[in-house]
Amino acid sequence: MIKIIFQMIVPLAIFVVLAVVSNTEADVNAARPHSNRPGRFLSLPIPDKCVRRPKEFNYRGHNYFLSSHVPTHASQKVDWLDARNICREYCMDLVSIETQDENNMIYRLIQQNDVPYIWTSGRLCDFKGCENRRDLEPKSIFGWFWSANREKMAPTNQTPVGWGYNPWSQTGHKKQKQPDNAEFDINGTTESCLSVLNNVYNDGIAWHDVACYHEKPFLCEDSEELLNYVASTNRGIRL
Ligand SMILES: [Ca+2]
Ligand SMILES: [Ca+2]
Repeated sequence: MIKIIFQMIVPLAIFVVLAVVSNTEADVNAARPHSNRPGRFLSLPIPDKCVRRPKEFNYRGHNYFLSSHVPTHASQKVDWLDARNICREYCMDLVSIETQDENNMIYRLIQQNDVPYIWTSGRLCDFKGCENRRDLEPKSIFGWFWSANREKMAPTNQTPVGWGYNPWSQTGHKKQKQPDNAEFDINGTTESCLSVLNNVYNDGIAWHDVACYHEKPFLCEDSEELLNYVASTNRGIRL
């Protein structure tokens, strides 16, 4: 897999800008109560919650939990930003799927527990700060990244380096390969967030671009950045 960390300036821009939903999306979703309330920000970690964060399983040194398996969050379905913020208070973030092994592990989790879909931290760089970036064009191919760690994804139309398959679905609402930004044609809402769907389009378990206001269960993964931050600002804390 191609691992290109964004240039220094962009992570900062993403970190700040991702927190505030773009005007365009806010306008489009104004009528939707839980979608894009203007001025929503990323939550900061809460040290006490980081200490007792749910550790459902561990993979390569990171703890994970599926919201539906944790009593406090079992019945919760939330939009993408709310999902990130719930994870972040635990020093986690929505899952970022950097390797085929991690993807296979998540597919097994979804299959074995019959999970219909989950949010991941995957995001299209289509907000303020992503303009005038020729390296991200066309966005549908080169514009996707993991917001949890700002790592760029492989081009969506290729099998990622080191993988044996392309995780993006070959079909969807428009019977086209993902990402297809299908909802834009229906109601003008961009499909800017990445969800792993379980056979919704008779396509097995696969990646789809989905509009971020949809409410879904979510998979949290340890955030080294947030854990390090809380560790460095709380002497003696055991995370
Ligand atoms: Ca990961
Ligand atoms: Ca789609």
